[in-house]
Amino acid sequence: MSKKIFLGLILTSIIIVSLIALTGCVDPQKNPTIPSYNTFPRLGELTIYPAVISSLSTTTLSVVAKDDDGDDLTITFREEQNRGSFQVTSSTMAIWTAPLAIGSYNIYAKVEDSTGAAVEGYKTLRVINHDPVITGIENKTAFIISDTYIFWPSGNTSTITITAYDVDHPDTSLNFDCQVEKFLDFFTQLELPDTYTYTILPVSSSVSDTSTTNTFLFTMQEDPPYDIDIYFDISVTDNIGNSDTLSYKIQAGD
Ligand SMILES: [Ca+2]
Ligand SMILES: [Ca+2]
Repeated sequence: MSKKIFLGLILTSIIIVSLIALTGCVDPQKNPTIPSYNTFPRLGELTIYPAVISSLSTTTLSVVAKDDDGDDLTITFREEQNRGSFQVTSSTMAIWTAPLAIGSYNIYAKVEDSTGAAVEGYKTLRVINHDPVITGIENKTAFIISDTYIFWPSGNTSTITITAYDVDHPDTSLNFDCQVEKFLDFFTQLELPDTYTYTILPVSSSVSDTSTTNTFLFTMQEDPPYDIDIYFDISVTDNIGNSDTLSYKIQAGD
């Protein structure tokens, strides 16, 4: 093939390709395997309710979407960093369970039509966590003068019952702690050296819908020679480290 003929063929090819590009050689109307057009689906409202939730609790996600071509739509949800978990409840709804960590979470909804055309949008929700609250402290002794008085002849023991509540998750186990903070001379109110031998042992725990209760048994091995005030440090900590603390006083004497 001479150089002239070869260049002629290339030129002819370029002209033919250009004509096809300009005029459209394939008519989509006559060739049903090639779609004439597709419009992207439209993502309407992405609703998150409630938009502020506690750690480990749930919120409902729902989407309104439309496709002008009438294509079937598939909706999928995701969290930006793949935290929490989704439970699909219908083609347009899901329940999201928050993780423990507080903060802002971006929830994405993707709407995809049957041709694969997709749009995605997101909304931000907040995960919060409240402090637990100590709602009650009770003290019982074997020989009751009052609920806050240990009578040594009764056996030097005292049962301290602490009740607390966490609005985030009443059924989540709270961590209770009961320690002796200090001993004071009842009359002078001067602090005494902590030289007593005593034990504080957890003895029972119970959980209801509205509260969690833990009981501690406090036992002193000796009778002080005079009345004393015993101050206890009581704390309740939730599963994220939030806590409530109280100082609680019991008088002890003969
Ligand atoms: Ca479509
Ligand atoms: Ca909490």
